Amino acid sequence: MNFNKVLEQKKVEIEQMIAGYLPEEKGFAAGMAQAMNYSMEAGGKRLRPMLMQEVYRMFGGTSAVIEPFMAAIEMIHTSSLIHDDLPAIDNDEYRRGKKTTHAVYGEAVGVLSGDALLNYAYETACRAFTMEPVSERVGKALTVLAGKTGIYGMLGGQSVDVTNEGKEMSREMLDYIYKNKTSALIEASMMVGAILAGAAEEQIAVMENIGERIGLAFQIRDDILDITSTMEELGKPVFSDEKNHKVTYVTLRGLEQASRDVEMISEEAVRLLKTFPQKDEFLEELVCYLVNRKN
Ligand code: GRG
Repeated sequence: MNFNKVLEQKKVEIEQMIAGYLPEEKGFAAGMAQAMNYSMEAGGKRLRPMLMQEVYRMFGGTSAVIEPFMAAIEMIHTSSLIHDDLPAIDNDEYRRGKKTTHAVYGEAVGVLSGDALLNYAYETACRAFTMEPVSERVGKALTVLAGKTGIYGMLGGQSVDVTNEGKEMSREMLDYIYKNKTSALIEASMMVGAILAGAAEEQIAVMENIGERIGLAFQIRDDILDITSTMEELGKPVFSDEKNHKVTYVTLRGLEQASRDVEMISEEAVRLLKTFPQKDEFLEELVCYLVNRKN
């Protein structure tokens, strides 16, 4: 298997599929839909829908019911990036190699299109109810998606992060922030894939655990790249954490230890993946790629 080629091919397929779920740019809502679509079409790795689809297939899922959920998780993620870049939060002008949404459409549309995209994610996921005969699974997947996005998930982690900028930070608080602001959506991706494919409770719980580790390794790698990469390679400004007076994993543990920890945490994620009788070589390689990524 040529991993990079397969990765690119899957990304293109995912983008084509998601394009079919984007809001139509028509009537008085055309301007808002345009801003939502601008951010959705700006690129990105499409990691979360890819993980979701891979886990779904690993547990034997074959139906199109996964698609609205794949589109929904990318919408939730993108809405969080739109808001993260706003002047009130990180105040960044570039993301995914392009001008950020508020930089192009103004701050008010930045706020509103982030809100609209978050809501549209649930409107999209709800379309699965008409596609799946076992709608109990859709309800369960929706519950996980909403919970991992909310106050006890991504939004909770982000709010602790933002309100503690420039302050001293304990390791315990940093772990809470990373588990929620970054791991929660990755956990949701893997759990939703498993739930929709009909995996057992214990298997869903292991997927949650794997997602937590991937998210942690992914966020530490993000911190490392923020100080070792370039704007050209990342597609967004570097030294963003320093600018925002943020304590990160690298500040607490140092660059070398942080790199070693990324290795260790991702190895643990792969070890857990290997405990499943269903082998998915691509998924294992994807985890290794993510934690060694350059952007
Ligand atoms: C509106 C739902 C909503 C949330 C607002 C701002 C906010 C609350 C949450 C932000 C959470 C955040 C930015 C976490 C960081 C996660 C992270 C490392 C994002 C980068 O993900 P990549 O590298 O991005 O997958 P691409 O561009 O490749 O998709």
